[in-house]
Amino acid sequence: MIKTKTLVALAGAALATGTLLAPAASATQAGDPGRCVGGNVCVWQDAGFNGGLAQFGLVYLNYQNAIYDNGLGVNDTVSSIYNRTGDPINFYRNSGANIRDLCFRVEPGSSVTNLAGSGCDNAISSHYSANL
Ligand SMILES: [Ca+2]
Repeated sequence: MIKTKTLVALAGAALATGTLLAPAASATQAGDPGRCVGGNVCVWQDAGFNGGLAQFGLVYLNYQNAIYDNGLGVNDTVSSIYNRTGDPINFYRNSGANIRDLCFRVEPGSSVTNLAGSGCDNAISSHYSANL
């Protein structure tokens, strides 16, 4: 019982930071963010690096043109992210990476295990390096 409480507290702290360098130990089954190849911006269909995976470069302006490795469409479905590039990456609610559509930034080498609560879960449609 004590161990369970400790795990819950750690998960809460991780959620509060919004970003994780590595997947937290959790009672829920987590996917493998290591599937994301170094130098890529990786997005997953489900939270916890689960479901379809799509790998991009520093800029991708319209997710309507992208599919996951399971054949499903990426647009408006992304729920976890790993930025394995050296650039901060901005994610946008609509295609075209317009600043008025900015959802959030993911720093280099950082990941977001679950976009729930970000306001942009299942809503992202483009991304663009903040260094370009
Ligand atoms: Ca999703």
